Amino acid sequence: MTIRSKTLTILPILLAAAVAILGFSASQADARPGTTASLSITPAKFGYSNVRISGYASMGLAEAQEVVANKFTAAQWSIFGQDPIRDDYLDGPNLIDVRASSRGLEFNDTRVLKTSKLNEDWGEDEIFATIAIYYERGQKFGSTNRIRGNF
Ligand SMILES: [Ca+2]
Ligand SMILES: [Ca+2]
Repeated sequence: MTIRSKTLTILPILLAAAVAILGFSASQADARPGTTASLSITPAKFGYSNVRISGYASMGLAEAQEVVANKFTAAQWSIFGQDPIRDDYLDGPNLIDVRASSRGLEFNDTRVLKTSKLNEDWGEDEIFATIAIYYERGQKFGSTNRIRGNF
């Protein structure tokens, strides 16, 4: 009885807190410019392909330098095959370094994958990657272009 009444009192407070947090995140995301990321796939040694991501998360140089210097910063990227119902998870998440520039947080990395791994479909394959950067005061997410081909 006591537990039940306590739960009923606490629940609305938790909901209000959740709404406040979500509201804050959404407005913060709107206020910040996005993340630009591009993907390229080139031949490597026989049977393998270089899958390269590069791009940047927009922010000022001073903020970017602060983020890079912060020990709580972590970034990772993953490679997917696009599908109508559920995308195929092909590789990752792999850690990726970020560095500060006048454009923001720059990143680039190359994975050497078996080309057969990129053959995610009957017929044409659609490959893309995502990046996530987490730091002490926020996070940045991005998705690359789709690369179509017969791998
Ligand atoms: Ca597909
Ligand atoms: Ca295919």
